[in-house]
Amino acid sequence: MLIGNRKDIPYSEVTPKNLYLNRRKFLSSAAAAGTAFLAGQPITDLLASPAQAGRGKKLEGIKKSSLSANEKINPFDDVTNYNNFYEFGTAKDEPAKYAKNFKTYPWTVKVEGEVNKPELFDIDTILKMAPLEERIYRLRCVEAWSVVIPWVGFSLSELIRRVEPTSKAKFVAFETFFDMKQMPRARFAGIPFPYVEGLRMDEAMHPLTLLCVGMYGEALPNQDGAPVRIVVPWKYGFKSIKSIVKIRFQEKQPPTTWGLSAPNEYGFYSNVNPNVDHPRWSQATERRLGEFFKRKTLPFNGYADQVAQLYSGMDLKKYY
Ligand SMILES: Nc1nc2c(c(=O)[nH]1)N[C@H]1C(S)=C(S)[C@@H](COP(=O)(O)O)O[C@H]1N2
Ligand SMILES: [Mo]
Repeated sequence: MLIGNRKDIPYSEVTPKNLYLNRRKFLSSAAAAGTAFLAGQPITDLLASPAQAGRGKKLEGIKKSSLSANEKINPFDDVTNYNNFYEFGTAKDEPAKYAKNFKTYPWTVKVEGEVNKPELFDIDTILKMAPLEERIYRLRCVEAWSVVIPWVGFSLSELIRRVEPTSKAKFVAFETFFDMKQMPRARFAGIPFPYVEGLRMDEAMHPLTLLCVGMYGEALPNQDGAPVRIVVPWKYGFKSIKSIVKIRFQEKQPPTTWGLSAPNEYGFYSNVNPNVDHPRWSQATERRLGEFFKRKTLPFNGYADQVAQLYSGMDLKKYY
């Protein structure tokens, strides 16, 4: 995602995804065959190095979910080397490289605002809060690519019920961890940090809204938002905020990072909608990561049956 008239479009955004992925596979096999050096620096350091080296901790006792999409899952190595996590760089292959040493333990999430029981939750407490489920969801980025991932977690509503929101809680604001020392590339991202997002209360309480702690049966890789993120599958990917440290309940609609950066391009709702184009990307079609032919984008990313009623009576062109 880029702002305004920036011209430094990452290589990954102008290259068909299958070519991009093949290039990456070629590079990793070249790296295995022997390290090449360029100006004294290993070439593999300058280019994308695959992140599969340290696979995450296995999560135990995961149940299947009836909310899963019946679709082919993208390979782990592909989705964990093609990320948006601007704190660790704006090119798709940068988060895998530069989030490697991101410290995600110990970790706490502060839950505050319009609730009867504000609490500072430890990540270990969150992991035991509710039975872990595998949810196979489509995630559709506003840049018109999509992935299918077996996420692990439970409905965010499980955490929300624990803190007892008051009647004034109309919105939920989320905030990502931020530390320039661990995230030096954030300096060049062109958006304000910490990254913030928000949901309306009924969206946050919807069973599809996942508090996510893992994927592919393992703890979340750093580049995918370790140790805890949300996944809101009917909205554009940027709503699915990563590495959360704060959740605040409030009466007013909270600001969002992309809304602050380019208000005419990114609305608060950002429901996937093939009929409302982004100024710079048609939203009518999308490319599934690893595929060549484009697919038609579905209203609410294919989750209309479950979520369309949340927006009945709203003009979705106005509330984009
Ligand atoms: N903190 C933070 N969260 C973020 C982003 C980001 O840059 N920073 N990028 C978003 C965007 S644009 C997308 S498409 C998804 C990508 O999730 P994935 O890399 O796990 O596929 O994360 C979202 N969450
Ligand atoms: Mo995105």
